[in-house]
Amino acid sequence: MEISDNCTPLSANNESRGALVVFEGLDRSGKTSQCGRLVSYLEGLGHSVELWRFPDRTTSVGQMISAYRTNKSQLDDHTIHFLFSANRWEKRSMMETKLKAGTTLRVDRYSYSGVAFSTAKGLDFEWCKAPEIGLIAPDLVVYLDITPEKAAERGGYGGERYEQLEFQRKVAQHYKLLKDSSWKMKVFCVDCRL
Ligand code: 2DT
Ligand code: MG
Repeated sequence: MEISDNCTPLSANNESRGALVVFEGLDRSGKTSQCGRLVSYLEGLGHSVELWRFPDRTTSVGQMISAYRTNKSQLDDHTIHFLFSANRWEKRSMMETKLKAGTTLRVDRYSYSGVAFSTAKGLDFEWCKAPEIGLIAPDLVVYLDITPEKAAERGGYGGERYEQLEFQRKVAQHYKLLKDSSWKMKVFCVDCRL
């Protein structure tokens, strides 16, 4: 499923632009630490690189998402889907500016999370993809491939709405349907270095 077909490639011929590298995976799959490691590595090589994550909690939309995730508010599944997407849209122009200025962005979760988690709840696949149309297409998607059971063994699991083993099993199945040519699968390993 080419979800990135729905996204807009950003001036592909401009070699001085930064790369958009997205990390995806189940909760507790190690995305955050892997993103951080690559940022340090690229910075060490003298590249301009920033670590971003979605949802971005610093915005008012992001705060609504946080309240929902920690069960402090209840929202219809379609409504929260739009909020996650709106949270990417509100960062789109800044993302474009940074990439065009030559900064590489390492992003922890993107449209794939939006579609995998909402379709795992039973929402329609095409409907879920629609609000992602026009966002910037990633150059590379790194999927951290951990089993839901292994992820559940990791520390701090279960504190958030989506951290339920049965639900994460469904998310894993839906992620597999999204895999396309921009994906690089990475088997989970605690000591991995990127
Ligand atoms: P983390 O902070 O643990 O990554 O949790 N999610 C995320 C969605 O359902 N849709 C989205 O568009 C995005 C970006 C994944 C974020 C949680 O929210 C889910 C887990
Ligand atoms: Mg999480």
